[in-house]
Amino acid sequence: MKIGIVLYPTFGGSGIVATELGKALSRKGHEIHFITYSQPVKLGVLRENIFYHEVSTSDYPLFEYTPYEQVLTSKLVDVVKFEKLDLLHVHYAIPHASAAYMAQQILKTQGINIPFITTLHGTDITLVGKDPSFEPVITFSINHSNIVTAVSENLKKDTINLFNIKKEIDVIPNFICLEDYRQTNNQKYKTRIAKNNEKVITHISNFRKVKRIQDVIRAFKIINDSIPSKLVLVGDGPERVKMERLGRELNISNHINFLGNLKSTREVLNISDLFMLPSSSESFGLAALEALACGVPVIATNKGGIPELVEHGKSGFLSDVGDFKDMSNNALHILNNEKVHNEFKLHALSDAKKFDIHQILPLYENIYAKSIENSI
Ligand code: GMT
Repeated sequence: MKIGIVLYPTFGGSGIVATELGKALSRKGHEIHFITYSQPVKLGVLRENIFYHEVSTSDYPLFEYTPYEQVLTSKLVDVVKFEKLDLLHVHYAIPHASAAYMAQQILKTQGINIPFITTLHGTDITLVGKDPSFEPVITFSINHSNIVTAVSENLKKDTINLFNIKKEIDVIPNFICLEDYRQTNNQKYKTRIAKNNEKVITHISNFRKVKRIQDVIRAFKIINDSIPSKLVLVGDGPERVKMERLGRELNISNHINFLGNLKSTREVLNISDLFMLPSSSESFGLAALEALACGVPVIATNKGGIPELVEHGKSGFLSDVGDFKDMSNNALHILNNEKVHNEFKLHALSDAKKFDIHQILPLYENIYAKSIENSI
């Protein structure tokens, strides 16, 4: 099939999922056209069957805000027509689903029928989407997508609760390419982070409020008072400076490494003993899945889609939002006993296998085929 994938090209989970999906589909022989405003960070060198179409906006003195959605729509019309695409798969409702709808209508007037699939990722629904300034557009574009998917049962439920949805939503969970996360020898990394063989606790996110990194740091303070340990914080975003300050206030900043955004997380995950994700809202938690794929147990909250991923008491522990004391108790329970730790590690790996890309990819291929069939 010839598939156009519309995505955010940044470090966010939705962009990573869309990029990895496109790469995996291309390996199966599909022709993939990524359409976005800059080269997706995880795309790497362009390979066979992969094409990249840049949506470039130009400044015009009349515009206080550049109308990205219109430029994207025109680009979609152009690429569908000239590359003879079979379908569009848009990741993140705003503004990708409404742009795809508009492109579909324009193409219809030219005798071209193109179905589009919208995948909801979470913040497009739970944070941005429910903002009244977006709500009518989101509701409309979900209801007018040919097929809608959500990355967890919980996100499907939230979408139905928050919007007036008339369309069936299929749940296709996020996935992981297990081979990419296979353990490698990372001794150099380990020495750099924990030269005295301290326990390594890791968190990865875009450092927004919803991630509650203060709970990671407060839980780590309790852990660090009890066992030699290091905290690794990967990512960047609005909360970073505040979190650096909190580390200093708690007098533990010499045990915290802020690594910034990393193109690949597997090196750091492979030297980690625990992963923490104390989000107040999380539709899926791709970073937690990456940790499980490296055999790293997860300490997280019982919110959103996380319980669909992490088995409480088996591959990790789930606490109420904000209960960093419970999180630190759970972390110490795992870290203080090697036998327990090893059991959790094994469970982590077996939980990750449920999200193996080889099982999830055919689900997308089926809905692609269905969307084409229904649009003929
Ligand atoms: O986590 C973020 O803030 C980034 C966000 C995004 O839109 O890229 O991630 C969302 O989509 C990911 C991929 O499906 C999910 O794994 C994340 O759980 C979800 N984030 C939230 O729901 C907060």
